[in-house]
Amino acid sequence: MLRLAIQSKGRLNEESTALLREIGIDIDDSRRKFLSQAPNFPLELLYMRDDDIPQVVASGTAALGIVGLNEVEERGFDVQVVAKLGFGGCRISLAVPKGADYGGPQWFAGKRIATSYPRILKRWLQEQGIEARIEVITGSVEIAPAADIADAIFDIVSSGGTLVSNGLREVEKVFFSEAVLISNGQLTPDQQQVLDEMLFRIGSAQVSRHKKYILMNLPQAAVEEATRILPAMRSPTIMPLAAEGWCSMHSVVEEADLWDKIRQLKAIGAEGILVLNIDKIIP
Ligand code: PRT
Ligand code: ZN
Repeated sequence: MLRLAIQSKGRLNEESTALLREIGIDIDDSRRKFLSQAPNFPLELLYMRDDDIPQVVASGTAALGIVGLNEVEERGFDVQVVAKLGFGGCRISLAVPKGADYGGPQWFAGKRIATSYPRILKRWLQEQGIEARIEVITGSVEIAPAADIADAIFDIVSSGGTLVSNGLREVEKVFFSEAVLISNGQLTPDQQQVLDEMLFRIGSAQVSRHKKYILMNLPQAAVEEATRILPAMRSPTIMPLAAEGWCSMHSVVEEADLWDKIRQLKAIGAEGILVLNIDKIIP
């Protein structure tokens, strides 16, 4: 049995449970309390505040955790990042009042900076050789300059909307974060096997994300050109059609390139193009 700590509510909760479901691990949300057991996988979920997850994993109360890399870095506990999960993306940035004449990091010398991430900020200031005063605030850091508690802030940014609506301007992007799976590195061989199975499934889910399955009818003469347009994982699947001189070609394409590929394929005579969602790819 492996115990996995996840955020009980907040930005990472939904995507953490969605990821577990995506890799075939059932979660009984209706009976969600503090601990719950997955009915179809040797995994027990421990729900808690994200701030506590690195410590709970480091101490061994849970062998694994899903948490933002920002919390892992800030808390400084001895845990290993075993997978990056591709959601919860954000950065921790320095922001100054929008009218400030910011000319570079030296601007912060002697200033007061409000943050919930003193450790990461302190390290950056040291790297820059800057002495500043760190005001530790938990929550609503963005109001600190207007309340004259600080001259600048160091806080999480994703869209940047919160900064703009508080009259602040992002000037230094210091730390980039996303949700990660962490471990304390002290698993028994049985637990390691369960983790390996999870990592294998997470890998497959990540490979299939943002990919589409595409199939089309193609004049036989255009196959070579189409193979160049759609390189596929190994090579595209090509099957003859009953109609003389035509074949059916199947491949996998990055969603971002989809419309560009379709335009190129139409130009070489592809017809009846179908685009399908992919559930899983096992490389
Ligand atoms: O209750 P608990 O302690 O568990 O949760 P919490 O309130 O401490 O954290 P929560 O749920 O807000 O965030 C959990 C994790 O999500 C963070 O540790 C980050 O790893 C990640 N994450 C991703 C974010 C954001 N994006 C984010 N935008 N965490 C916070 N924000 C906040 C930010 O603090 C600021 O107030 O959103 C605001 C900025 O957003 P924009 O879009 O306006 O720039
Ligand atoms: Zn928190």
